[in-house]
Amino acid sequence: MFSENQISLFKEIFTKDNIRIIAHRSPDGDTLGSCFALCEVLKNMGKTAEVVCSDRVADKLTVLTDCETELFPTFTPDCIVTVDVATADLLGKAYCDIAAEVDYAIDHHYTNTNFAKNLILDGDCSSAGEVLFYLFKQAGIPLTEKAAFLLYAAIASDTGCFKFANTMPETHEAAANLLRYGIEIEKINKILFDEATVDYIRFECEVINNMKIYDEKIVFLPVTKEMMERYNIQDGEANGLSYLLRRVKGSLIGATLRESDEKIRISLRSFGEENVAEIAAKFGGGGHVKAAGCGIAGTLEEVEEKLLSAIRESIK
Ligand SMILES: [Mn+2]
Repeated sequence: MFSENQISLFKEIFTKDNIRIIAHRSPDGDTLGSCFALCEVLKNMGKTAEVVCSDRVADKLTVLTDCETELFPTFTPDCIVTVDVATADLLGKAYCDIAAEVDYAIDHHYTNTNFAKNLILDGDCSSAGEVLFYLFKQAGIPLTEKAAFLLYAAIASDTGCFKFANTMPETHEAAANLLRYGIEIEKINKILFDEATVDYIRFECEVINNMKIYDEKIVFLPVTKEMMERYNIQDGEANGLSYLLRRVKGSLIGATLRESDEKIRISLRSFGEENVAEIAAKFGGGGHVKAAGCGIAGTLEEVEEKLLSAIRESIK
């Protein structure tokens, strides 16, 4: 439940006329589904609204973005909202400098750094999609079928299709309510969780072949730029590799380490009691207890070493 104050902040957004909604960089299904759901409801009220993002949208996620891969700004806003963005840095190259101009940040990360003028946060929610569902419900703002579909996709994305530990009774209740809008879930779940291009499947095979296991409980998946280029893998697509980490029986902590333009991008997962948000925070990152991320400067080998000693430190 949101406080009266949080709900009135949320309602303020609907008194504006030209609303820009910013998704986080390397956009995933949660940020895109949530941003586009909010955009859809605003447009349905006759508002001018748009979703922008610093990075390109992965092909498979264009099912959430009206087929758009580039989300550029098209007008001058009188209100800026972010959804699922925990830190100013996550606004990406195009928007990290305007963090102080963000009017409302809607989020589900406890680690949100409060960069915006107003923060609407529920850290107990599985996803930004779930946060928005309950905000709409409590504010008495009706959804459209399209918005329901987008929110469902957002929640499904962040819960691994309702499999992860962040899936609560409230998460299923939100999904159950969204299903009543008559949305079709079979096709979207196939797109989000099952299907991949042949190139991607071959890429995944190579990533699996390069998997490293330490102390029989730490799993690393290093991914070079060269591999990404050879299989024509987009940045956002590589986010999906994290699910491989949970497949390794006996693994306590897993990490994908991906070469990017500046730093090595790290995505951490915990399958036991270890708090990977704390590990990520040591390197200036953040996230959740069981899923977190950070960027570390250096070569892949150097970063592997740094990260491994931080993980070993946290396990003992
Ligand atoms: Mn999220």
